[in-house]
Amino acid sequence: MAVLEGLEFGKSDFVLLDEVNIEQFMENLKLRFEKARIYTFIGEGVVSVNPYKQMDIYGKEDINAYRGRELYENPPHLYAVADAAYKAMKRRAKDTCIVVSGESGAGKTEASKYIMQYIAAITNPSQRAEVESVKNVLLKSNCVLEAFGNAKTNRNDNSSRFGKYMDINFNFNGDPTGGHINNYLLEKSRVVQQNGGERNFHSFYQVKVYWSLHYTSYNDRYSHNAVLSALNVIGFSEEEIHSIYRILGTILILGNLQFETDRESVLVVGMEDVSHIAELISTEPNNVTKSLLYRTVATGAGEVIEKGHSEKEACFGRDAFTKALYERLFGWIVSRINAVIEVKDYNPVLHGKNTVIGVLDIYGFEIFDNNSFEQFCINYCNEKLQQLFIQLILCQEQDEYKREGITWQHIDYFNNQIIVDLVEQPHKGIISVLDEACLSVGKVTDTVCLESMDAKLGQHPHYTSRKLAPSDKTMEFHRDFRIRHYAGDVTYSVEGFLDKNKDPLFQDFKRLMFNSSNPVMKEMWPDGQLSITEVTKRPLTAATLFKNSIVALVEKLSCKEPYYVRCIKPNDMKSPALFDDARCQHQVAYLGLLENVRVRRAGFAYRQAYTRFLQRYKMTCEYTWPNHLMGTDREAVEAIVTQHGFQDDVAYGHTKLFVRTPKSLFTLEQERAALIPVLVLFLQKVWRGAL
Ligand code: AOV
Ligand code: MG
Repeated sequence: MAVLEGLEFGKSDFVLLDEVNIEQFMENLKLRFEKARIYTFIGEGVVSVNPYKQMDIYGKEDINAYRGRELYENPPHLYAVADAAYKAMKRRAKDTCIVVSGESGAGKTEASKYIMQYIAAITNPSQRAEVESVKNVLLKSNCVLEAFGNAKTNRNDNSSRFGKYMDINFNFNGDPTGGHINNYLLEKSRVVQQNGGERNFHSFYQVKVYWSLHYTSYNDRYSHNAVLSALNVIGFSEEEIHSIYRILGTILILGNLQFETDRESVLVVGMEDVSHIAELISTEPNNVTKSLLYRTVATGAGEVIEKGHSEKEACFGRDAFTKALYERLFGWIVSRINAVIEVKDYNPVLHGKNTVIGVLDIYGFEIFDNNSFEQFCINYCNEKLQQLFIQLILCQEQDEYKREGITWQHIDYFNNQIIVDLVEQPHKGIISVLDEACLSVGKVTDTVCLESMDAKLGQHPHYTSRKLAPSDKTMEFHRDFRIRHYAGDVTYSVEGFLDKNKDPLFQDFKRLMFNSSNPVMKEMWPDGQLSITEVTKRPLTAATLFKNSIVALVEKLSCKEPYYVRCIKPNDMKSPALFDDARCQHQVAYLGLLENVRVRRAGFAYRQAYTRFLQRYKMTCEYTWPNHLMGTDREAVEAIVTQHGFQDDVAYGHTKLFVRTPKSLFTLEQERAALIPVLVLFLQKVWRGAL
């Protein structure tokens, strides 16, 4: 249970450090972690260190302690940040977002669940049924999406393999009326291949339970029931649930399906598997065999012919189909959830402004022994989010002080825009080189692509490769290139990049699924109705699609008022007892936390245009009520500030007043609240002619 902390637990806000340097920062972070204080504020944001053990700080009493309170009234907690975001949304009708960031295993997904639980717990006090049901679906969607989108990796036993951004919509009462989930690039290659020590998506271990084959462990069996019940609560029908598990079954069989070549012709080994698949996807075995072994192609003369696969092509096609089945299934599940929670019948005139809180929980920065296209995308995404943080927290803040003429000691920080450019710049960036290689007509291999990256990017300070730096022994193979990311150096193997970027899938598989007599499956493959001659347009590549989706995400976030949760992984052993100084310090450094504290500390928590400030608080000062006789609004504001004695806590800009600590404003707010009933009485008397 949360209680206000004494100094033996260190400083509850890094802004309060005696001196802002890395030593003091780390000392405070470590002290707090060792005293089981996993959260520490930086202003309105919170730094969280993964405790790797269950903490007794998320109970009902804890939620109540934070509900509607000001930030500094309670010890640091996710709930305090969630409440601040909620209050800003409710009081000022602002769209806000909570961005949870940190590397793989740092605790983002757990944090975002606690945040959602908090928001659910403090809303809808009158228990209206339709609001309760929205809240229920929002909460249950976590369980379903985790089962289908998370897996054990070598960094995290429950690693998110997709990015998730959830908007929660609120009505004027501050109660949730609906929401929307955006999902970002699922790591579908995991369905056909996993690194040593890793697992497939959790859902596959549950499918065995569903089909009563055999179960892998108690844990999976347990969560299977949770997933089934969540699917039910959300409103998936029996038929839909059955279809989901049929698709998972199909994928498992496809995973074992082999081909053989018998005198020129390629055959499927084990026709019973084909029949089984046909049964699961509601079609004829013949259709399954055909799409596995042949592809339809349009000749230059407009003729349509069937071309047999080589054994290698057949394997490639099977894997592409397997991955696509899962990706479509996942996308469909998300869209089904969205259809349920979509805000319906919203009338802004009747219901007032509809405001939003967005919660972002994406895959964290990761480095494995083998890093491929997926890590490239994931790490690029983290660069973009770090860039947003720099823009919003470090850059804009300082720009405003400059604009307003506030005396200001500029704070330096590393700007990772240069790495973002390395990846996404048109014509020159890595994605662009990849796309060029994918679109060229001749046979371009991964190695050729690497050569053109070397040629174009060889001079870039954050790019190198085995060929460019032959003496660097950390790059073992000729196919290696390396990006110096904001969070560390990652060596990628270019092998498979082109295929993953092009991401081809024979039209025959799409048609196979569209022609299924199972309506749920048919719905997932609408593009299967196109004939081969209609499929002419070259689809965008995976990297470009991903880039576009992340750019859109950043745009969405940047028009909201941001609240940050910065997660830190204390060690690489998942140990609750170990604070690995070097690992933690590295994260503090690349997350830019020290710079964040500096900007915040030298900075001002609140700012408001003079005119607006005056309007709100003029009643609290004898010189300004009801009207001031001073030359300018600024002078009137000065009178208010001086009368309340916090002149040392403010700075006067060209157009705005800057207030350093929230307490000063809080005092004003209290006084205003106390005065309002008195004023109302006074005005009533005036109206009645009594005065
Ligand atoms: P991530 O979301 O940041 O990684 P998770 O939120 O999945 O990391 O956390 C990893 C594991 O750490 C969880 O499964 C828990 O065992 C433990 N953990 C994290 N936060 C807490 C907490 N507040 N209390 C107790 N245990 C916690 V990734 O999804 O890999 O980037 O892609
Ligand atoms: Mg996660």
